[in-house]
Amino acid sequence: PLAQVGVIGLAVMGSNLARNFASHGHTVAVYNRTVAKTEAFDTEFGSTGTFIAAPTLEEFVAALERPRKVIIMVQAGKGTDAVIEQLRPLLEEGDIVVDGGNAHYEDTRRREAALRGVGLHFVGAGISGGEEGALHGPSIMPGGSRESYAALGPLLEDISAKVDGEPCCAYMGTDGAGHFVKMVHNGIEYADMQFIAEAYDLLSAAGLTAAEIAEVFREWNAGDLDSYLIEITAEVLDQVDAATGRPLVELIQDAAEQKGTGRWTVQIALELGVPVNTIAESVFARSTSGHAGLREAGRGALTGPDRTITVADRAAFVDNVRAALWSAKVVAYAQGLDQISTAARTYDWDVDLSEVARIWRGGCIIRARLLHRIRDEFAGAQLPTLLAAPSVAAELAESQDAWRGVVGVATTAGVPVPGFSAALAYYDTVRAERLPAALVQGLRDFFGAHTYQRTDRAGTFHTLWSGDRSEVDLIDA
Ligand code: NBP
Repeated sequence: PLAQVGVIGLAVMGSNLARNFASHGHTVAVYNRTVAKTEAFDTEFGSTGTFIAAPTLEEFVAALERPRKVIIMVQAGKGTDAVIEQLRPLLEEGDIVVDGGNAHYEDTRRREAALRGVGLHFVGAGISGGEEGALHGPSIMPGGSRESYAALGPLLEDISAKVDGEPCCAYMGTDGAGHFVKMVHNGIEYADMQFIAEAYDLLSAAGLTAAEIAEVFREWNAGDLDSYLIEITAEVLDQVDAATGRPLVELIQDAAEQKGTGRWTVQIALELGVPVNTIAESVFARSTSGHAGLREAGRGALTGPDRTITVADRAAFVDNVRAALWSAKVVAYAQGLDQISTAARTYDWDVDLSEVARIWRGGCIIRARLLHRIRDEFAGAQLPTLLAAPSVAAELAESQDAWRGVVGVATTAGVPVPGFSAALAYYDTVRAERLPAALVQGLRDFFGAHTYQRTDRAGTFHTLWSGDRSEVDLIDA
Protein backbone atom coordinates (compact mmCIF):
# COMPACT_ATOMS: atom_id res chain seq x y z
CA PRO A 1 0.00 0.00 0.00
CA LEU A 2 1.08 3.55 -0.65
CA ALA A 3 1.78 6.11 2.07
CA GLN A 4 -0.69 8.95 2.77
CA VAL A 5 2.11 11.28 3.75
CA GLY A 6 5.88 11.47 3.62
CA VAL A 7 8.40 13.14 5.89
CA ILE A 8 11.84 14.25 4.75
CA GLY A 9 14.38 14.89 7.52
CA LEU A 10 14.59 12.52 10.44
CA ALA A 11 16.20 14.71 13.09
CA VAL A 12 14.12 15.17 16.20
CA MET A 13 11.26 17.19 14.67
CA GLY A 14 10.80 15.07 11.55
CA SER A 15 11.03 11.78 13.46
CA ASN A 16 8.45 12.90 15.96
CA LEU A 17 6.06 14.21 13.30
CA ALA A 18 6.37 10.94 11.35
CA ARG A 19 5.64 8.96 14.51
CA ASN A 20 2.68 11.24 15.25
CA PHE A 21 1.19 10.55 11.78
CA ALA A 22 1.75 6.82 12.25
CA SER A 23 0.14 6.79 15.68
CA HIS A 24 -2.96 8.27 14.02
CA GLY A 25 -3.13 5.28 11.69
CA HIS A 26 -1.47 6.80 8.62
CA THR A 27 1.12 5.03 6.52
CA VAL A 28 4.17 7.29 6.48
CA ALA A 29 7.06 7.30 4.04
CA VAL A 30 10.28 8.59 5.57
CA TYR A 31 13.54 9.74 4.04
CA ASN A 32 16.71 11.33 5.37
CA ARG A 33 19.77 12.54 3.44
CA THR A 34 22.06 10.42 5.59
CA VAL A 35 20.67 6.93 5.04
CA ALA A 36 22.02 5.63 8.34
CA LYS A 37 19.50 7.88 10.10
CA THR A 38 16.63 6.41 8.09
CA GLU A 39 17.81 2.92 9.04
CA ALA A 40 18.18 3.90 12.69
CA PHE A 41 14.65 5.35 12.62
CA ASP A 42 13.30 2.15 11.09
CA THR A 43 15.07 -0.01 13.66
CA GLU A 44 13.86 2.04 16.59
CA PHE A 45 10.30 2.90 15.54
CA GLY A 46 9.50 0.60 12.60
CA SER A 47 7.34 -1.63 14.75
CA THR A 48 5.34 1.26 16.29
CA GLY A 49 3.45 2.11 13.10
CA THR A 50 3.32 1.60 9.35
CA PHE A 51 6.40 3.24 7.88
CA ILE A 52 8.03 2.98 4.48
CA ALA A 53 11.70 3.74 5.10
CA ALA A 54 13.05 4.93 1.75
CA PRO A 55 16.79 4.93 1.15
CA THR A 56 16.52 7.22 -1.89
CA LEU A 57 14.34 10.19 -2.75
CA GLU A 58 13.09 8.34 -5.85
CA GLU A 59 11.82 5.44 -3.72
CA PHE A 60 10.35 7.91 -1.25
CA VAL A 61 8.37 9.70 -3.96
CA ALA A 62 7.24 6.41 -5.51
CA ALA A 63 5.88 5.30 -2.12
CA LEU A 64 3.38 8.17 -1.87
CA GLU A 65 -0.25 8.18 -2.99
CA ARG A 66 -1.32 11.07 -5.21
CA PRO A 67 -1.56 13.95 -4.85
CA ARG A 68 1.65 13.41 -2.90
CA LYS A 69 1.98 15.15 0.43
CA VAL A 70 5.60 15.68 1.37
CA ILE A 71 6.59 17.36 4.61
CA ILE A 72 10.10 18.76 4.73
CA MET A 73 11.56 18.96 8.25
CA VAL A 74 15.20 19.81 7.65
CA GLN A 75 17.43 22.64 8.73
CA ALA A 76 15.77 25.89 7.67
CA GLY A 77 17.33 27.87 4.82
CA LYS A 78 19.82 26.06 2.60
CA GLY A 79 18.64 22.62 3.70
CA THR A 80 15.08 23.36 2.63
CA ASP A 81 16.17 24.80 -0.74
CA ALA A 82 18.40 21.78 -1.41
CA VAL A 83 15.58 19.34 -0.70
CA ILE A 84 13.13 21.29 -2.89
CA GLU A 85 15.63 21.30 -5.76
CA GLN A 86 16.02 17.52 -5.56
CA LEU A 87 12.30 16.88 -5.16
CA ARG A 88 11.01 19.12 -7.90
CA PRO A 89 11.86 16.90 -10.92
CA LEU A 90 10.43 13.83 -9.16
CA LEU A 91 7.00 15.29 -8.40
CA GLU A 92 3.94 15.67 -10.61
CA GLU A 93 1.37 18.40 -11.07
CA GLY A 94 -0.88 18.85 -8.07
CA ASP A 95 1.54 17.34 -5.54
CA ILE A 96 1.91 19.23 -2.27
CA VAL A 97 5.24 20.15 -0.72
CA VAL A 98 5.06 21.33 2.89
CA ASP A 99 7.88 23.12 4.68
CA GLY A 100 7.35 22.52 8.38
CA GLY A 101 10.60 24.19 9.45
CA ASN A 102 11.11 27.65 10.86
CA ALA A 103 11.38 29.41 7.52
CA HIS A 104 11.39 33.15 7.01
CA TYR A 105 8.06 34.03 5.40
CA GLU A 106 9.82 35.84 2.54
CA ASP A 107 11.60 32.57 1.68
CA THR A 108 8.23 30.85 1.77
CA ARG A 109 6.76 33.43 -0.60
CA ARG A 110 9.67 32.92 -2.98
CA ARG A 111 9.43 29.11 -2.86
CA GLU A 112 5.66 29.15 -3.23
CA ALA A 113 5.86 31.31 -6.34
CA ALA A 114 8.56 29.11 -7.87
CA LEU A 115 6.69 25.86 -7.28
CA ARG A 116 3.34 27.32 -8.34
CA GLY A 117 5.07 28.11 -11.63
CA VAL A 118 5.66 24.40 -12.24
CA GLY A 119 2.23 23.24 -11.10
CA LEU A 120 3.13 22.22 -7.55
CA HIS A 121 1.55 23.41 -4.32
CA PHE A 122 3.91 24.75 -1.71
CA VAL A 123 2.67 25.08 1.85
CA GLY A 124 4.64 26.95 4.49
CA ALA A 125 3.44 25.47 7.75
CA GLY A 126 4.50 26.96 11.06
CA ILE A 127 4.74 24.19 13.64
CA SER A 128 5.00 25.08 17.30
CA GLY A 129 5.38 22.97 20.38
CA GLY A 130 8.95 21.74 20.12
CA GLU A 131 9.81 18.06 20.18
CA GLU A 132 6.98 17.06 22.50
CA GLY A 133 4.44 18.93 20.42
CA ALA A 134 5.62 17.29 17.21
CA LEU A 135 5.15 13.88 18.78
CA HIS A 136 1.93 14.36 20.73
CA GLY A 137 0.16 17.25 18.97
CA PRO A 138 1.59 20.59 17.88
CA SER A 139 -0.13 23.79 16.92
CA ILE A 140 0.06 23.99 13.12
CA MET A 141 -0.20 27.18 11.07
CA PRO A 142 -0.31 26.29 7.35
CA GLY A 143 -0.23 28.86 4.57
CA GLY A 144 -0.57 28.15 0.85
CA SER A 145 -3.33 27.66 -1.68
CA ARG A 146 -6.81 26.92 -0.34
CA GLU A 147 -6.97 24.04 -2.77
CA SER A 148 -3.95 22.37 -1.17
CA TYR A 149 -5.47 22.84 2.29
CA ALA A 150 -8.52 20.87 1.21
CA ALA A 151 -6.27 17.83 0.60
CA LEU A 152 -3.67 18.41 3.29
CA GLY A 153 -5.69 20.08 6.07
CA PRO A 154 -7.45 16.95 7.38
CA LEU A 155 -4.09 15.16 7.78
CA LEU A 156 -2.52 18.06 9.67
CA GLU A 157 -5.63 18.60 11.77
CA ASP A 158 -5.53 14.93 12.67
CA ILE A 159 -2.07 15.13 14.26
CA SER A 160 -2.45 18.59 15.80
CA ALA A 161 -3.22 19.31 19.43
CA LYS A 162 -6.92 19.38 20.35
CA VAL A 163 -8.66 21.84 22.64
CA ASP A 164 -12.31 21.22 23.49
CA GLY A 165 -12.26 18.67 20.67
CA GLU A 166 -11.16 21.26 18.08
CA PRO A 167 -7.87 20.84 16.21
CA CYS A 168 -5.16 23.46 16.76
CA CYS A 169 -4.60 23.74 13.04
CA ALA A 170 -6.35 26.01 10.55
CA TYR A 171 -5.74 27.55 7.16
CA MET A 172 -3.91 30.84 7.69
CA GLY A 173 -3.82 32.35 4.20
CA THR A 174 -1.84 32.22 0.98
CA ASP A 175 1.94 31.82 0.52
CA GLY A 176 3.87 33.10 3.59
CA ALA A 177 0.89 33.62 5.92
CA GLY A 178 1.50 30.48 7.98
CA HIS A 179 5.17 31.13 8.59
CA PHE A 180 4.40 34.78 9.34
CA VAL A 181 1.87 33.80 12.00
CA LYS A 182 4.39 31.31 13.45
CA MET A 183 7.04 34.02 13.54
CA VAL A 184 4.77 36.39 15.45
CA HIS A 185 3.85 33.53 17.78
CA ASN A 186 7.54 33.33 18.62
CA GLY A 187 7.75 37.10 19.06
CA ILE A 188 4.90 36.99 21.56
CA GLU A 189 6.67 34.08 23.25
CA TYR A 190 9.73 36.33 23.74
CA ALA A 191 7.55 38.99 25.38
CA ASP A 192 5.71 36.46 27.54
CA MET A 193 9.01 35.10 28.84
CA GLN A 194 10.44 38.57 29.46
CA PHE A 195 7.38 39.53 31.53
CA ILE A 196 7.67 36.33 33.54
CA ALA A 197 11.35 37.05 34.15
CA GLU A 198 10.53 40.59 35.31
CA ALA A 199 7.87 39.28 37.69
CA TYR A 200 10.42 36.84 39.12
CA ASP A 201 13.00 39.61 39.45
CA LEU A 202 10.55 41.88 41.29
CA LEU A 203 9.43 39.15 43.68
CA SER A 204 13.08 38.28 44.37
CA ALA A 205 13.82 41.94 45.06
CA ALA A 206 10.92 41.91 47.50
CA GLY A 207 12.59 39.08 49.42
CA LEU A 208 10.79 35.95 48.17
CA THR A 209 12.88 32.82 47.69
CA ALA A 210 12.84 30.86 44.44
CA ALA A 211 10.68 28.20 46.09
CA GLU A 212 8.23 30.85 47.31
CA ILE A 213 8.09 32.40 43.85
CA ALA A 214 7.44 28.94 42.38
CA GLU A 215 4.44 28.69 44.69
CA VAL A 216 3.22 32.13 43.56
CA PHE A 217 3.41 31.02 39.93
CA ARG A 218 1.50 27.84 40.74
CA GLU A 219 -1.26 29.95 42.27
CA TRP A 220 -1.29 32.30 39.29
CA ASN A 221 -1.57 29.29 37.03
CA ALA A 222 -4.89 28.48 38.65
CA GLY A 223 -6.33 31.85 37.54
CA ASP A 224 -6.37 34.26 34.60
CA LEU A 225 -2.69 33.70 33.88
CA ASP A 226 -3.15 29.96 33.38
CA SER A 227 -0.65 29.05 30.65
CA TYR A 228 2.09 26.64 29.72
CA LEU A 229 4.87 29.17 30.33
CA ILE A 230 3.57 30.08 33.82
CA GLU A 231 3.26 26.37 34.61
CA ILE A 232 6.83 25.54 33.61
CA THR A 233 8.16 28.66 35.37
CA ALA A 234 7.07 27.07 38.66
CA GLU A 235 8.95 23.91 37.72
CA VAL A 236 12.14 25.70 36.75
CA LEU A 237 12.08 27.79 39.94
CA ASP A 238 11.54 24.67 42.04
CA GLN A 239 14.54 22.87 40.61
CA VAL A 240 17.29 22.43 43.19
CA ASP A 241 20.89 21.87 42.12
CA ALA A 242 21.99 18.45 43.36
CA ALA A 243 25.61 19.47 43.96
CA THR A 244 25.04 22.67 45.93
CA GLY A 245 21.50 22.36 47.24
CA ARG A 246 20.75 25.82 45.83
CA PRO A 247 17.92 26.74 43.44
CA LEU A 248 19.23 25.93 39.97
CA VAL A 249 17.97 29.26 38.59
CA GLU A 250 20.51 31.04 40.79
CA LEU A 251 23.34 29.05 39.21
CA ILE A 252 22.37 29.47 35.56
CA GLN A 253 24.36 32.18 33.73
CA ASP A 254 22.22 35.26 33.24
CA ALA A 255 22.82 35.69 29.51
CA ALA A 256 19.76 34.77 27.42
CA GLU A 257 20.30 33.41 23.95
CA GLN A 258 18.10 33.55 20.88
CA LYS A 259 17.75 31.71 17.61
CA GLY A 260 16.35 34.63 15.64
CA THR A 261 12.58 34.48 15.23
CA GLY A 262 12.09 37.25 17.82
CA ARG A 263 14.57 39.40 15.93
CA TRP A 264 12.73 38.71 12.65
CA THR A 265 9.45 39.73 14.24
CA VAL A 266 10.91 43.08 15.25
CA GLN A 267 12.77 43.66 11.96
CA ILE A 268 9.61 43.06 9.97
CA ALA A 269 7.52 45.13 12.37
CA LEU A 270 9.87 48.02 11.67
CA GLU A 271 9.43 47.53 7.94
CA LEU A 272 5.65 47.33 8.25
CA GLY A 273 5.58 50.28 10.66
CA VAL A 274 3.79 48.31 13.38
CA PRO A 275 4.69 49.23 16.96
CA VAL A 276 5.61 46.05 18.81
CA ASN A 277 7.65 47.67 21.57
CA THR A 278 7.07 44.87 24.10
CA ILE A 279 8.54 42.32 21.70
CA ALA A 280 11.39 44.66 20.75
CA GLU A 281 12.26 45.27 24.41
CA SER A 282 12.24 41.52 25.01
CA VAL A 283 14.69 40.94 22.17
CA PHE A 284 16.85 43.82 23.43
CA ALA A 285 16.69 42.52 27.01
CA ARG A 286 18.14 39.21 25.81
CA SER A 287 20.90 40.87 23.83
CA THR A 288 21.74 43.27 26.67
CA SER A 289 22.00 40.31 29.04
CA GLY A 290 24.61 38.80 26.73
CA HIS A 291 26.77 41.94 26.43
CA ALA A 292 29.40 40.94 28.97
CA GLY A 293 31.68 43.92 28.31
CA LEU A 294 28.90 46.47 28.47
CA ARG A 295 27.57 45.02 31.70
CA GLU A 296 31.00 44.90 33.28
CA ALA A 297 31.58 48.54 32.40
CA GLY A 298 28.13 49.45 33.71
CA ARG A 299 28.66 47.61 36.99
CA GLY A 300 31.95 49.45 37.43
CA ALA A 301 30.79 52.94 36.52
CA LEU A 302 27.13 53.34 37.34
CA THR A 303 25.46 53.84 40.70
CA GLY A 304 21.81 53.62 41.72
CA PRO A 305 19.39 52.08 44.17
CA ASP A 306 20.33 48.62 45.44
CA ARG A 307 17.33 46.73 44.02
CA THR A 308 15.67 46.17 47.36
CA ILE A 309 11.90 46.43 47.38
CA THR A 310 10.47 46.80 50.87
CA VAL A 311 6.89 45.66 51.01
CA ALA A 312 4.55 46.08 53.94
CA ASP A 313 1.94 43.70 52.56
CA ARG A 314 3.55 40.87 50.66
CA ALA A 315 0.28 39.37 49.41
CA ALA A 316 -0.82 42.71 48.03
CA PHE A 317 2.51 43.20 46.25
CA VAL A 318 2.34 39.72 44.74
CA ASP A 319 -1.12 40.49 43.45
CA ASN A 320 0.03 43.79 41.95
CA VAL A 321 2.82 41.99 40.10
CA ARG A 322 0.23 39.53 38.83
CA ALA A 323 -1.88 42.41 37.52
CA ALA A 324 1.17 43.95 35.82
CA LEU A 325 2.06 40.63 34.23
CA TRP A 326 -1.47 40.10 32.97
CA SER A 327 -1.77 43.63 31.58
CA ALA A 328 1.59 43.52 29.83
CA LYS A 329 0.73 40.13 28.36
CA VAL A 330 -2.50 41.48 26.89
CA VAL A 331 -0.55 44.35 25.31
CA ALA A 332 1.99 41.94 23.77
CA TYR A 333 -0.80 39.82 22.25
CA ALA A 334 -2.50 42.98 20.96
CA GLN A 335 0.74 44.07 19.31
CA GLY A 336 1.44 40.68 17.77
CA LEU A 337 -2.08 40.40 16.36
CA ASP A 338 -1.80 43.95 15.06
CA GLN A 339 1.37 42.93 13.22
CA ILE A 340 -0.42 39.94 11.68
CA SER A 341 -3.37 42.00 10.49
CA THR A 342 -1.07 44.67 9.04
CA ALA A 343 0.89 42.00 7.16
CA ALA A 344 -2.37 40.45 5.98
CA ARG A 345 -3.36 43.79 4.42
CA THR A 346 0.09 44.25 2.92
CA TYR A 347 0.34 40.77 1.37
CA ASP A 348 -3.36 40.26 0.72
CA TRP A 349 -3.70 37.33 3.11
CA ASP A 350 -7.12 36.46 4.41
CA VAL A 351 -6.07 35.87 8.03
CA ASP A 352 -8.80 35.40 10.62
CA LEU A 353 -7.39 36.55 13.99
CA SER A 354 -10.04 34.58 15.83
CA GLU A 355 -8.73 31.43 14.13
CA VAL A 356 -5.14 32.38 14.98
CA ALA A 357 -6.05 32.69 18.66
CA ARG A 358 -8.03 29.47 18.47
CA ILE A 359 -5.15 27.35 17.16
CA TRP A 360 -2.71 28.89 19.65
CA ARG A 361 -4.83 27.60 22.55
CA GLY A 362 -3.13 24.21 22.51
CA GLY A 363 0.06 22.50 21.40
CA CYS A 364 2.22 25.61 21.21
CA ILE A 365 4.50 27.35 23.67
CA ILE A 366 2.25 30.37 24.23
CA ARG A 367 -0.89 28.33 24.89
CA ALA A 368 -2.83 30.19 27.54
CA ARG A 369 -6.29 30.71 28.95
CA LEU A 370 -6.18 34.29 27.64
CA LEU A 371 -6.33 32.91 24.08
CA HIS A 372 -9.83 31.51 24.64
CA ARG A 373 -10.94 35.03 25.38
CA ILE A 374 -9.05 36.52 22.43
CA ARG A 375 -10.67 33.95 20.16
CA ASP A 376 -14.11 34.97 21.44
CA GLU A 377 -13.38 38.70 21.20
CA PHE A 378 -12.32 38.48 17.54
CA ALA A 379 -15.06 36.07 16.51
CA GLY A 380 -17.38 38.06 14.31
CA ALA A 381 -15.94 41.40 15.43
CA GLN A 382 -13.67 43.71 13.43
CA LEU A 383 -11.55 45.01 16.31
CA PRO A 384 -8.89 47.59 15.40
CA THR A 385 -6.94 46.29 18.41
CA LEU A 386 -7.47 43.66 21.07
CA LEU A 387 -7.22 46.46 23.64
CA ALA A 388 -10.48 47.90 22.29
CA ALA A 389 -12.44 44.75 23.10
CA PRO A 390 -14.84 45.98 25.81
CA SER A 391 -14.03 43.21 28.30
CA VAL A 392 -10.29 43.69 27.82
CA ALA A 393 -10.45 47.48 28.15
CA ALA A 394 -12.52 47.10 31.31
CA GLU A 395 -10.07 44.71 32.88
CA LEU A 396 -7.09 46.89 31.97
CA ALA A 397 -8.89 49.82 33.57
CA GLU A 398 -9.10 47.78 36.74
CA SER A 399 -5.55 46.42 36.72
CA GLN A 400 -3.76 49.58 35.67
CA ASP A 401 -3.28 51.11 39.13
CA ALA A 402 -1.43 47.97 40.22
CA TRP A 403 0.51 47.91 36.93
CA ARG A 404 1.56 51.57 37.27
CA GLY A 405 2.45 50.97 40.91
CA VAL A 406 4.69 48.03 40.05
CA VAL A 407 6.50 49.96 37.31
CA GLY A 408 6.93 52.86 39.78
CA VAL A 409 8.26 50.68 42.58
CA ALA A 410 10.62 48.88 40.21
CA THR A 411 11.95 52.16 38.85
CA THR A 412 12.52 53.55 42.33
CA ALA A 413 14.30 50.38 43.45
CA GLY A 414 16.43 50.16 40.31
CA VAL A 415 14.94 46.90 39.09
CA PRO A 416 14.72 47.09 35.27
CA VAL A 417 11.29 46.28 33.88
CA PRO A 418 11.65 47.02 30.16
CA GLY A 419 8.71 44.79 29.26
CA PHE A 420 6.21 46.03 31.87
CA SER A 421 7.12 49.67 31.23
CA ALA A 422 7.09 49.34 27.44
CA ALA A 423 3.62 47.81 27.63
CA LEU A 424 2.45 50.65 29.87
CA ALA A 425 3.97 53.29 27.61
CA TYR A 426 2.13 51.74 24.66
CA TYR A 427 -1.12 51.70 26.62
CA ASP A 428 -0.76 55.38 27.56
CA THR A 429 0.34 56.33 24.06
CA VAL A 430 -2.55 54.75 22.21
CA ARG A 431 -5.12 56.16 24.64
CA ALA A 432 -3.68 59.71 24.58
CA GLU A 433 -5.86 62.51 23.29
CA ARG A 434 -2.80 64.32 21.97
CA LEU A 435 0.84 63.32 21.60
CA PRO A 436 4.07 65.35 21.65
CA ALA A 437 4.55 64.14 18.06
CA ALA A 438 3.32 67.66 17.25
CA LEU A 439 6.61 69.09 18.51
CA VAL A 440 8.58 66.43 16.61
CA GLN A 441 6.84 67.60 13.43
CA GLY A 442 7.70 71.21 14.27
CA LEU A 443 11.37 70.31 14.70
CA ARG A 444 11.42 68.34 11.47
CA ASP A 445 9.96 71.30 9.65
CA PHE A 446 12.54 73.61 11.27
CA PHE A 447 15.68 71.78 10.21
CA GLY A 448 14.51 69.91 7.14
CA ALA A 449 11.43 71.72 5.79
CA HIS A 450 9.58 68.43 6.13
CA THR A 451 6.20 70.23 6.46
CA TYR A 452 3.32 69.55 8.82
CA GLN A 453 -0.44 69.31 8.89
CA ARG A 454 -2.58 71.56 11.13
CA THR A 455 -5.40 70.56 13.44
CA ASP A 456 -7.59 73.51 12.48
CA ARG A 457 -7.47 73.53 8.68
CA ALA A 458 -6.53 71.39 5.72
CA GLY A 459 -3.28 71.83 3.81
CA THR A 460 0.43 71.05 3.95
CA PHE A 461 2.30 73.75 5.82
CA HIS A 462 5.84 75.01 6.25
CA THR A 463 7.03 77.86 8.42
CA LEU A 464 9.83 80.01 7.01
CA TRP A 465 11.96 79.42 10.13
CA SER A 466 15.08 81.13 8.80
CA GLY A 467 13.10 83.92 7.12
CA ASP A 468 10.31 86.03 8.52
CA ARG A 469 8.72 83.01 10.24
CA SER A 470 5.50 83.34 8.30
CA GLU A 471 3.67 80.20 7.33
CA VAL A 472 3.05 79.01 3.81
CA ASP A 473 0.49 76.48 2.65
CA LEU A 474 2.38 74.41 0.10
CA ILE A 475 -0.77 73.04 -1.48
CA ASP A 476 -2.03 76.57 -2.23
CA ALA A 477 1.42 77.73 -3.33
P1 NBP B 1 17.70 20.36 12.29
O1 NBP B 1 17.30 21.76 12.08
O2 NBP B 1 18.76 20.06 13.27
O3 NBP B 1 18.13 19.75 10.85
C1 NBP B 1 18.65 18.44 10.73
C2 NBP B 1 18.03 17.75 9.55
O4 NBP B 1 18.24 18.51 8.35
C3 NBP B 1 18.66 16.38 9.31
O5 NBP B 1 17.65 15.51 8.90
C4 NBP B 1 19.64 16.69 8.18
O6 NBP B 1 19.98 15.56 7.42
C5 NBP B 1 18.83 17.63 7.38
N1 NBP B 1 19.58 18.40 6.38
C6 NBP B 1 20.49 19.38 6.54
BR1 NBP B 1 21.14 19.94 8.14
N2 NBP B 1 20.95 19.87 5.40
C7 NBP B 1 20.33 19.17 4.44
C8 NBP B 1 20.40 19.18 3.03
N3 NBP B 1 21.18 20.05 2.38
N4 NBP B 1 19.63 18.30 2.36
C9 NBP B 1 18.84 17.44 3.00
N5 NBP B 1 18.74 17.37 4.35
C10 NBP B 1 19.47 18.23 5.05
O7 NBP B 1 16.40 19.46 12.62
P2 NBP B 1 15.24 19.72 13.69
O8 NBP B 1 15.76 20.25 14.96
O9 NBP B 1 14.46 18.47 13.69
O10 NBP B 1 14.36 20.89 13.03
C11 NBP B 1 13.78 20.76 11.75
C12 NBP B 1 13.08 22.05 11.42
O11 NBP B 1 12.05 22.29 12.36
C13 NBP B 1 13.97 23.29 11.45
O12 NBP B 1 13.55 24.19 10.47
C14 NBP B 1 13.69 23.89 12.79
O13 NBP B 1 13.93 25.27 12.84
C15 NBP B 1 12.21 23.57 12.94
N6 NBP B 1 11.72 23.52 14.30
C16 NBP B 1 12.45 22.95 15.29
C17 NBP B 1 11.94 22.89 16.58
C18 NBP B 1 12.72 22.22 17.68
O14 NBP B 1 12.24 22.26 18.82
N7 NBP B 1 13.86 21.61 17.40
C19 NBP B 1 10.70 23.41 16.85
C20 NBP B 1 9.96 23.96 15.83
C21 NBP B 1 10.49 24.02 14.56
P3 NBP B 1 21.29 14.70 7.77
O15 NBP B 1 20.87 13.72 8.82
O16 NBP B 1 21.64 14.05 6.50
O17 NBP B 1 22.34 15.65 8.25
